[in-house]
Amino acid sequence: MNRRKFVKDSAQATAAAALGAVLLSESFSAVAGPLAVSFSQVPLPYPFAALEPSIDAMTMEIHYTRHHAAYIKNVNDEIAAKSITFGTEQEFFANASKLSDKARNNGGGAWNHNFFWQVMKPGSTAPSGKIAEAINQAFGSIDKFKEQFTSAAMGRFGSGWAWLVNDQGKLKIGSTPNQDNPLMDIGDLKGTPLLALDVWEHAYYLKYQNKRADYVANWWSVVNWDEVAKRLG
Ligand code: MN3
Repeated sequence: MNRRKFVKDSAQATAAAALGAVLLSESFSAVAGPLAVSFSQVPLPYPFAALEPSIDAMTMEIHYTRHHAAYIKNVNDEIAAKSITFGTEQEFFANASKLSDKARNNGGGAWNHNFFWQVMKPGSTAPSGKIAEAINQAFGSIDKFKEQFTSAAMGRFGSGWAWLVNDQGKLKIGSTPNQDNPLMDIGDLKGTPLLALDVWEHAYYLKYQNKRADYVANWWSVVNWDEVAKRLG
């Protein structure tokens, strides 16, 4: 056997062994029963400084590496500690009313931030195509939609989130307190999230201090409308 063939055969053997290990671990989990959901932090789709000047790099870094990372760790700790068995994120949130405060708050924080990072990007362009049509139809115009969404963001007293959701084909704007979200079986606002804005002070205080209105106004420059449209389906 020459060296090249040996390397090739070894690589194939390694791949086959890896595949065997995957199949084996899958059959073990099937025997052990369905695995409980666990949350993981999505990679940030852009560098910390990418959303400047709307959102400053230090806020992004602290928000992602400390606040968000803590929600992820805490919810997974609580899932283990309380032997929570819900198998999917959907099921977890659909049963939010039955969760401990720690599981509900940190589960919401884990999911909401994963969502938030993905609906932003450097250099927003205006919404177009089907998402623009759906917004125009539901709210009259893009400007009127922005006014209503801004009101929801400004009207949320204390910490929380503003949302655009698809509630069984109807677009709605609303807000949730703390880390609650529209997937949870609690609160008035329910539906599939299309767009979200974090209005906790930790999301804007370093740059904007008490001026939440300026943060919200500048945030429109970093909305990723392609991701919003994708979620409309
Ligand atoms: Mn936050």
